[in-house]
Amino acid sequence: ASQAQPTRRGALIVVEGLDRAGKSSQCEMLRDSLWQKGSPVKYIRFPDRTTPIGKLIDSYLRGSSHQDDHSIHLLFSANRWEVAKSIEDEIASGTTVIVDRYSYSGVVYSAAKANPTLSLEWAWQPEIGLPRPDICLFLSISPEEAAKRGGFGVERYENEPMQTRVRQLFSTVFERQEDVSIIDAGRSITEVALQIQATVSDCIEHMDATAPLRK
Ligand code: T5A
Ligand code: NA
Repeated sequence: ASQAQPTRRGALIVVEGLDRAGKSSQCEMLRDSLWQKGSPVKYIRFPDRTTPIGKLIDSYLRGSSHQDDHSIHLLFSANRWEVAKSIEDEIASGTTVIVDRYSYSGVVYSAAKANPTLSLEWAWQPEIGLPRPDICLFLSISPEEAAKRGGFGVERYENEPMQTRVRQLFSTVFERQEDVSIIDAGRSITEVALQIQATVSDCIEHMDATAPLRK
C-alpha cells in the first residue's frame, strides 16, 4: 500500500490596523489572489455581527445599548471563541483563513478606554488559547492619511481621542509581539496589496505546514 502524503494545513493570516487603514479591502484582495493561485481560502471578520453574541456587540457599537467595559470585552472575546473550533478545522483541512481584526484589536480597543481595572494584561487573559496566527499584518496609517479617507462614522470608537490612544496601544502591543509585519498602508491600494501578497507568500513558503496550528 502506498504511504499517505502528510497533510499540509492552511495558514492563519490576521490583518490588523487602525480604522480606515484598508483592512477589509486588502483582505478581499488577498483572498482573491490566493484563490487565483489555486489555494483554498476563506475570509472571516471580527466582530462577526451575525451570531447572538455578535448582535449584542453590534448594538453596543452603534450606541443602541450600554455595556460595562469588562462585559463588552468578554463578549468580543466570546465572539472569537464561538468560531475558534471551525477556524481550526478549516486550517487542518488545508484551507488558509484570512481574519480581518482579531485579539489585537480586542485588547487594544478595550485597554484604550483607560478604565483602571481594565489593563492590557487583564484584556489578554480571555484570548489565551485561541488559535495563534502564522502571521499578523499590521496596516499602519498616519492620522493625516486616514483623515483623507473620509470622516468618522457614527460608531462608538470613531472619535479622535479614542483613535489616538488606540494608535499608541497598537505600537506598544506590536513592539512585544513576534510574527508581525508592519505594512505602510498610506500608499495606493495596489501597492499595499502587492506588498501583502509578497509577505504572505514568503510566510506560507517558510512555515512548517505539517506542524499543527499554534495556540
Ligand atoms: N473592536 C473590534 C473591538 O473593540 N474589539 C474587538 O475585539 C474587535 C474585533 C468595529 C469596531 O470594533 C472594535 C474596533 C472597531 O472600532 P470593524 O467592523 O472591523 O470593527 O470596523 P470597520 O469600521 O468595518 O472597519 P474600518 O473602519 O477599520 O475600515 P478598514 O476595513 O480598515 O478599511 P476599508 O477597507 O473598509 O477602507 C476604508 C475606506 O478607505 C478606502 C476604501 O475604499 C474605503 O472607502 N481605502 C483606500 N483609499 C486610498 N488608498 C488606499 N490604500 C485605501 N484602502 C482603502
Ligand atoms: Na473593516
